[in-house]
Amino acid sequence: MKIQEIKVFVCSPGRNFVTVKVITDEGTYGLGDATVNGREMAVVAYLEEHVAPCLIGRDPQEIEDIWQYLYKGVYWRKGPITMAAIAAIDMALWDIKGKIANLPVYQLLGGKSRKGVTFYAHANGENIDDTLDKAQEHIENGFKAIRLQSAIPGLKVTYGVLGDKKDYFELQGSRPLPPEEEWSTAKYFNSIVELFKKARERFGYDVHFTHDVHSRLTPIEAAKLGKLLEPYNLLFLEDAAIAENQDSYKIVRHHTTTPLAIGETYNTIWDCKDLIQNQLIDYIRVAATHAGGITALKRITDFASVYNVKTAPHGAPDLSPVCFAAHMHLNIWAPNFGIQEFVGFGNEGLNRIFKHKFTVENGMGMMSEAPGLGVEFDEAAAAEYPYKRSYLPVSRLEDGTLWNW
Ligand code: GCO
Ligand code: MG
Repeated sequence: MKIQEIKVFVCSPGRNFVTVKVITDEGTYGLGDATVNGREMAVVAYLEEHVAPCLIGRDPQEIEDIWQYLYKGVYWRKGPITMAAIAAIDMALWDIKGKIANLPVYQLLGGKSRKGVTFYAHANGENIDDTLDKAQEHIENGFKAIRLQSAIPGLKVTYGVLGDKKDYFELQGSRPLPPEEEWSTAKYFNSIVELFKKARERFGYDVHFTHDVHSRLTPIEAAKLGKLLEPYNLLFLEDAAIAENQDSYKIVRHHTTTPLAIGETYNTIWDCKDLIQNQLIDYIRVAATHAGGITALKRITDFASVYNVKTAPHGAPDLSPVCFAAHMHLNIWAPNFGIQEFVGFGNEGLNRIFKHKFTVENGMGMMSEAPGLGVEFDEAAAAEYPYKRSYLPVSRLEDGTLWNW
């Protein structure tokens, strides 16, 4: 069997998605997600010009060798563009292998370790009561874990809370240049503890809560937040501070027992090696699309299991259903799976383009027996939603200083 053709598609059903299709000379094909939000076309060029020509004629069954060829074989390792390109090819090859074997990918990984994949849903609100009302809806729909985000009083906008919140698919069409948003750590501290205090008063302690700080704090501020939130028993505090310097998480870790989660922007195991090995985190959130595909996530998952770190893959709306499927197969297998972020199955356009058979039952994602990844891609429907340049917002302190994502 040989790789005959590699096609790259960009579509924008509300957000941009880069999808790769690897086609074999025997007619089987596999799909991969290569979406890097705000930098989509860079991955397209990388794939079309620098990856596809090198893979034509190779055996698509040699997943590991192709992964190594694209990683070690290249002078320039790592980075989000390289790793998303590798990831997309890798997912497509696992998809092909599953289809050849007539088995879902999770069977190739080692089979099921659980009956379903526990999800956490998002509750985002303009104020605390609004956020908690949304949490209540999720609880009534069977979710056992919820991420709480509430607008910060005194700031004009709070990322991920205001704007297109009616359709949490985070429609990007109106952001052809990055909007600028204000951040104030002091204002954030004025309201964040109250959110969890009220959440526990209203819902008790049987439901799990998480919170995403989007890396807006310094390590010592993150340590303080973790400590203040201890009475409210979070499942985890996400991206409390940037950990480019992985050692800096010792400051957070040594001051709080609130569990810590990080990793959605990481591209390789090297970005989280020290965090995991020194047991500075509890959940690793790497995404198949951004950290090198199923092959790479399987390795990170096994490495993490040695240090009691669980997986909690990124599940934001900027990961396509192909990445979501890759996570579902990894999650149902991984002995150290923790929880999967889930923002729903997206809008009508997305569902016309990507078709799959995953379902939600009582806050858990259920697998189908479809071979491979179990996702179909409608090229004609995708063509109806052309690429639109679009960016995430940029964050600045009140004095104008550019701040962290
Ligand atoms: C999450 C993420 C999102 C990101 C988004 C960027 O945990 O779901 O942090 O909120 O901001 O993926 O496009
Ligand atoms: Mg996040």
